[in-house]
Amino acid sequence: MPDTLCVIALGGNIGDVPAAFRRARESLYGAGFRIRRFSSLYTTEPVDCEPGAGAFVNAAVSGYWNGTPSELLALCRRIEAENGRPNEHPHHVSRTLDLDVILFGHETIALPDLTVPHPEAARRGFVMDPLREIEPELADWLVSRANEPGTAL
Ligand code: PH2
Ligand code: MG
Ligand code: MG
Repeated sequence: MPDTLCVIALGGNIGDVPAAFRRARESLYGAGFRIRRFSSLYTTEPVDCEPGAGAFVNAAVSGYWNGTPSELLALCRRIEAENGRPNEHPHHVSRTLDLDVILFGHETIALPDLTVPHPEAARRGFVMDPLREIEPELADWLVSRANEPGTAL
């Protein structure tokens, strides 16, 4: 597998989220995700979460990965688990750490447990603002792709 420029969105709204992001960054790097840029941290209002959910911290990281998309997904899941996230996690509830593979180069991936580009990314400010900060060209590509007729984004 050649190196692919990937983007992972980070989020969390339980506990010391900046500390979880720092650990995630170390773990990604340690597993061979060669970090290119890491965005600043954004405090964001919860979107579609349970009533009373606290504010989120969001960020994005880009880097080069020379494994498969499934391997990158497995790495993200492992890091989430190491940071206190239960294995079975209901959709859209508060969490200590969420790592979502947003982009895998310009590839379209439709696996049972991984859809890339992330289907909701283009319409979520908490994903697009950090993405635009670090990789503006990929942000433009994602938006134009989402606006193409026939895409499910
Ligand atoms: N993640 C969600 C649902 N809602 N809201 C914000 N502000 N930030 C998130 O990362 C987020 C969310 C599901 O992963
Ligand atoms: Mg998410
Ligand atoms: Mg997720």
